[in-house]
Amino acid sequence: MSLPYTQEMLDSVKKVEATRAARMQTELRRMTADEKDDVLQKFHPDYKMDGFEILQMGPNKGEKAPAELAALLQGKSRLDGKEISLQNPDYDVDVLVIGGGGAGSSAAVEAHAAGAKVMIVTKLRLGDANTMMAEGGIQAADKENDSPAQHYLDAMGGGHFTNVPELLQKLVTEGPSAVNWLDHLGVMFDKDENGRMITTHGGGTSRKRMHAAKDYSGADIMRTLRDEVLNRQIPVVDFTAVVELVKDSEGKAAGAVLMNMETKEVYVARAKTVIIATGGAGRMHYQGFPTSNHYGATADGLVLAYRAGARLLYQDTLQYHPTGVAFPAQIFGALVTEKVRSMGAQFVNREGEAYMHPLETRDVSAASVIRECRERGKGVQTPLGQGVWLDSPMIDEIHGKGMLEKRLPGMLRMFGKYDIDMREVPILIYPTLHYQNGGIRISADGMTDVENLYVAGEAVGGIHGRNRLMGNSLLDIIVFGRSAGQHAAAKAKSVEVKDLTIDFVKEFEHEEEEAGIHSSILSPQLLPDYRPEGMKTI
Ligand code: MEZ
Repeated sequence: MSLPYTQEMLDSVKKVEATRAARMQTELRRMTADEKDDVLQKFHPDYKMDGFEILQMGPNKGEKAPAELAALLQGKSRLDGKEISLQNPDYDVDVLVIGGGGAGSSAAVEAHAAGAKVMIVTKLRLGDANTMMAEGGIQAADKENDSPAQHYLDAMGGGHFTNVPELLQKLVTEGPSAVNWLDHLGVMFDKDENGRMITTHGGGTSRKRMHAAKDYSGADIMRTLRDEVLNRQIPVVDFTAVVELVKDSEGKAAGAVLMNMETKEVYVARAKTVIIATGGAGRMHYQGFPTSNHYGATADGLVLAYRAGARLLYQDTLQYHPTGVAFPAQIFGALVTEKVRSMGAQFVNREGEAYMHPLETRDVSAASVIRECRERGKGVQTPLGQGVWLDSPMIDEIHGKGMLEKRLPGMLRMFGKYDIDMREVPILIYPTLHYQNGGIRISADGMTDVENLYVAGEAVGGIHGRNRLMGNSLLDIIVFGRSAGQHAAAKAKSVEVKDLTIDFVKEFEHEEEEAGIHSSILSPQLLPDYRPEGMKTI
């Protein structure tokens, strides 16, 4: 096994090792509010104005959005004038769930439990979702020294006091029962010898409330939810994307137009209520960043809802996880869980200096990594750019030999495949596009501005304000997923669907013409396109 680090990296590793003992004895100070503001404004990608455009039309006209998202929101319908026969739908259900990740599965399970006829439609397979990729844990204030109020304050501070209060209140108060629900369904949470959940800190938390299943937390939650969907025999139409929503003649959501990803055949689903649970947008690679997201994360739900008249909230704020893999290139941008820092590993620059506290909030941490590389010149050169060290050998030094392997087996294996033993040597990281902080605006019952259209999971905007804390996304997919399923099922009981229509798509296109937008970009995007520029028509 030979370590693939370059000579420059190896020289820098020596400096990291030389300062480790002293660093471990020194308490790192937290940044002041002014220092945080300064680093965010100068280095966080959300503040880089040339990455954004002003929306020219639609419910958020006049507001900014990432340029790539703006192009999709103001893009061209995939139906492109096709006549769709809506009168004899191929599927007729009470609740249609769009998306097969954690939020969609939780919603479907609860709607089914409430007696509704539910169907999930997903463009990939059940479980191909960002839920599967979440590693470090799920927050819930269920220990004696903690409370939902404390959790609320932490998340509100992390979100720069922009979180929608009633959504955040719901998240934190229903947190303990959400984790309990998962525990009972069979998620293999880390527990001590007395069967009590082991909890750790995350960035910006004042209490240890991160519940984990090693560093496979999201994967184990998704495994459990998928089993529950399958056990209940909830129908799942996979490899089938939603390309437009359908309304009824009263303007209420009433189904969707589906497209088989392989054959491109089009189907119509009629539904009394519809839940968007389409997840995030990492595969949009905003501002050229790599991503920790799954292959289908292309902001589809935002596009579908926007065209149908739903307002977005905080669509201009993204989360760049501070610790994406910077080296080796084969796993560039993959997630290095924040749990590595929860367990004590520090950010260390090329000179061996721990230049910041390891558990500042994510936006501040990411901006500080970028500053260390771009302004201070203390990054380590890699084939694809730069990075700083995450001093992973500190974990076994702090907790005893074997702890890293026990709590972070996924990380150990990921780097081990490339002959990097992170118990022995530090690893190189740089921010990676991880999470869509903003999304579709909802009320506390999960409904959007469009009646009978609900949203849950990463496609929602407002729960986390302008910056989410670690572990609050796995929590929101459960809390808001379950709640959307319950509310949508209850609402479906009194809904009488009128004649189906997609006239609103034509009206949207008309509005585009009036705004002088003549886009040829088909949206929703559905999948990323990694072909080189000249080959995109092939
Ligand atoms: O909440 C997340 O994004 C998460 C748990 C990620 C991680 O660092 O593991």
